[in-house]
Amino acid sequence: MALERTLVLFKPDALQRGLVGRILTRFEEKGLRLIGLKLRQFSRAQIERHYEVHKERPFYPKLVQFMTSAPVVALALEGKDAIEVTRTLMGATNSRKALPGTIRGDLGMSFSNNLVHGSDGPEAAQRELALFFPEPGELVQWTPCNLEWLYSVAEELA
Ligand code: 3AN
Repeated sequence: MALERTLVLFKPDALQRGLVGRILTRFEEKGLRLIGLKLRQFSRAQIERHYEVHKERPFYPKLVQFMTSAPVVALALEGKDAIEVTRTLMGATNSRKALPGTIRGDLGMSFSNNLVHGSDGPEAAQRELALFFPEPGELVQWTPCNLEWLYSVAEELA
């Protein structure tokens, strides 16, 4: 089946503001399949690796500091076009400009403390999933009982 996988992080502001449940609900209700989930205080080294593409950017030190300031929730999600669907659901990076109906647009006011991260393409997704779910068997396989109602299976998942 042509399903894609992506990594999502709920940033420290999501945990601190008590929004973990609400944000998770958004992804579940959309129909993305949860195949991995953990809450961890990730190490500085891990977060630096995650954001290494931004290493030279001026905001990088503050970003690493923020992302290690409290625990982070890591999710692996699966679905048709999961990467794009996830990013659309998240909304624009700057929460003040994110459209209503998106997670950032509905729940945030900040550019930096923007609640969620989602992989921005297939290579990033593969790299980030391996970084946050490195152990064999950490990502589970299961079939939602509503799959045939969620998609037109023959048309969309063939
Ligand atoms: P997104 O998370 O929407 O994919 P990226 O990957 O461009 O955004 O940036 C990673 C994170 O770095 C953002 N979520 C945001 O927290 C932070 N960030 C990006 N650009 C800036 C900036 N110009 N000033 C402050 N923080 C930034």
